[in-house]
Amino acid sequence: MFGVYVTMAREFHVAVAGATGAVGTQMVQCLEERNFPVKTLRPLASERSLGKSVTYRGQEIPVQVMDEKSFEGIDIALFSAGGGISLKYGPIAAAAGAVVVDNSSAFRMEPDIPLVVPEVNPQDIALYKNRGIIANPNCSTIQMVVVLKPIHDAARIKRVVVSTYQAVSGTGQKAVTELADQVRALLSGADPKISVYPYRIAFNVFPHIDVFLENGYTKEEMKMVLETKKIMGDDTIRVSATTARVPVFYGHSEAVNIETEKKITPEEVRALLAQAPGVKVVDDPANRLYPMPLDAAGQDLTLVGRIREDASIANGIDLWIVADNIRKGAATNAVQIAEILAAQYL
Ligand code: NAP
Ligand code: 3JN
Repeated sequence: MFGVYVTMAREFHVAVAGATGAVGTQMVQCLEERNFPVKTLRPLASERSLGKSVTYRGQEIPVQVMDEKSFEGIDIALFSAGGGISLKYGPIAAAAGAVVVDNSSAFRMEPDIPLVVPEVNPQDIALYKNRGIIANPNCSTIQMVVVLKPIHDAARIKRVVVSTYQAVSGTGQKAVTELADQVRALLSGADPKISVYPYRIAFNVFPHIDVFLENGYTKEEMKMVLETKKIMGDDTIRVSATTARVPVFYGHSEAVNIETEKKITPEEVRALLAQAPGVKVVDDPANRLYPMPLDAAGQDLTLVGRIREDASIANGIDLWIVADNIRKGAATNAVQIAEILAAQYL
């Protein structure tokens, strides 16, 4: 008679380019934690990583040195090895048949490449077909737009003014080590060594992330301006950003002021955000409850609090937004994109 057919869920050959870095290490961990349907995992890095391995599901997988042939047989390639590597190897991976999810800024503003935050514009993932590449936004943009989107849908945001307080892990593993070394040196009366940043980061703050541009903003600030408009699909939103580096290891914080077209109260914003995917409202100042990097680090929700009316304008709201920059700001967002690709498109 009839045989019994069991539908096997498809599994994917996945490459992680930059697998030994701060973001790449977290990508491998996210694939495991989220039980992504990985058939084989290919960790890729530079010659410096020859002999190293990554741990995935209890197995030690040797890191391979990335070259033109690294993407043969790969279905999904998660890139976090810097913009130059993405520009060179992203198209090679796509030509080999992989769909690339790229964490760098290399392709973010290309009109035919989707720039995706799954809670905001998952529909844009379909545009991967244009060039086989999907861009993952900047960490500071990601955590801001997951909160802004429901407010924009309800009251139309006209203007955003944001100041960031960004953790050193955003600069990579060497900056995490530098902050720890500087703190240790200073507390033991030694001279702190400065190599990653222009100034000492321990017990300091500087308003300088990425390079300065001719318009007086930094590139990091302009990423927030331009990426926000593209992800939200609305070029009319005006955005001004100041981005600062603070001596925190993990978790970016943001003070965000918005002006809306329609009046919206803090209570309405709180109710909207309580339902928003990927967002957790932590807003009980009377009990000293507000988002902090120490609470955001190591988990995937974007925390929002200090929600209040801006009394200086007619329709203004102030918010304080914190997320783990390496997880939701980079690795988790990329793996979430890959999950949608795997479930709906491949
Ligand atoms: P990281 O800790 O310095 O790691 C860099 C990774 O890239 C390492 O695995 C490194 O391998 C690899 N790599 C460097 N040069 C390479 C080469 N020539 N060939 C192959 N692999 C190479 O940096 P990270 O913090 O993880 O950041 C990596 C990139 O991710 C950044 O440059 C940025 O584009 C992106 N990023 C995005 C966000 C975001 O906001 N979404 C946040 C942070 C970073 P070795 O160990 O062998 O050198
Ligand atoms: O500094 C941070 O907190 C985030 C840094 C992100 C970053 C670091 C180096 C290169 C990026 C990025 O994702 O925008 C890039 C890049 O331009 O690819």
